[in-house]
Amino acid sequence: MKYNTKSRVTIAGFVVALAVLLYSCGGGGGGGYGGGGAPPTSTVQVVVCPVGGGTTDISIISSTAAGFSPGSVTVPVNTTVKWTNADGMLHTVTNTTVPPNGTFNQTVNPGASVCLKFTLSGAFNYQCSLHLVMTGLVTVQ
Ligand SMILES: [Cu+2]
Repeated sequence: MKYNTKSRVTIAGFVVALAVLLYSCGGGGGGGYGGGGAPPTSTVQVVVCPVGGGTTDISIISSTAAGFSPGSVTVPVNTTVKWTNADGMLHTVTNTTVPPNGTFNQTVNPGASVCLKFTLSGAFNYQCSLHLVMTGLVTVQ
């Protein structure tokens, strides 16, 4: 009997805590990182591809070793690199070896583009996770 009473109190407390949590989260709306927290620390950020250029462009051309064209690019810090899938099948742009906090894994449908902004220097190897012979390198200086 004592045990039952105690656990009921605990559950009630949990429900109240949950309700408070839900209430405080519900009001915020929009984006943000909750309570003015730290901005994202990733050195690679997925961005909307800018209209009218300003990007370093890479074509995804096949599921063979040719894969990405050009296969290797060297760009300054804060460059946005744009991959466009010029092939008829789905591919990905997926990191293999990168500096800390630089992970990325983007799916690119046929005819579509994805853009990544590189905000710190480093050597970013990547591949298509569906066709492992497809490899590329972005060097950021
Ligand atoms: Cu692929």
